[in-house]
Amino acid sequence: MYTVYGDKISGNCYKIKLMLELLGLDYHWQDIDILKKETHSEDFLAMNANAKVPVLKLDDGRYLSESNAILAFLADNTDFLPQNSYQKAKVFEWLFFEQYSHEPYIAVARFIQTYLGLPEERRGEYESKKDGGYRALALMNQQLQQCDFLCGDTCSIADISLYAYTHVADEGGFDLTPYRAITTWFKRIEQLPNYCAMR
Ligand SMILES: N[C@@H](CCC(=O)N[C@@H](CS)C(=O)NCC(=O)O)C(=O)O
Repeated sequence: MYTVYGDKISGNCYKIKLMLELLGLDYHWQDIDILKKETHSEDFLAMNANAKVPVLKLDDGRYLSESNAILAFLADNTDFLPQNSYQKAKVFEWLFFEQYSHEPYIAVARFIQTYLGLPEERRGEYESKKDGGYRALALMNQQLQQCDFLCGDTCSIADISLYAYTHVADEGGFDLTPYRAITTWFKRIEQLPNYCAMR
């Protein structure tokens, strides 16, 4: 059985929970409180020297970190990750987009607003996240006007990864109202068998 070391406020950790639930896999969830800096304990650093959740522990004792790498591992040989090299690479395009052009804006703005309470000393940083976040949302919206899911007509780990922080983007001050293709896509994901909410 898998063990997930994660914090329930984290979208990166929610990706793993949602994937495991959608696949119907058994797992144990071990809470790690990032606000209490529990990722910096000696025990945690032995699992992931980069001091970040999520971490997945395999039943043979090996560990995996980086949320999108964990998604790719769990989804291997399932309908959530195509076998065809080109189609698989298209899914990875979105995973890399998520880490470089989406999460650093939308997830960080959400953390500053919702979990740090928008302190004055971080307001400039928070405001600087707006343009990049809206650029990412516009690109996703454009893609979702053309197909039901990001890589075609079936849900892949690209959707799981990007759903995690997009569906709570309002908690970072992003107005999703104009992005109709995105909000319709939320409903499509939320209707998948075994879907589970973030909290
Ligand atoms: N690229 C990593 C990012 C992981 C990450 O930023 N984790 C945050 C929570 S969302 C964390 O553990 N922060 C604790 C810290 O940096 O002290 C992934 O996708 O897993």
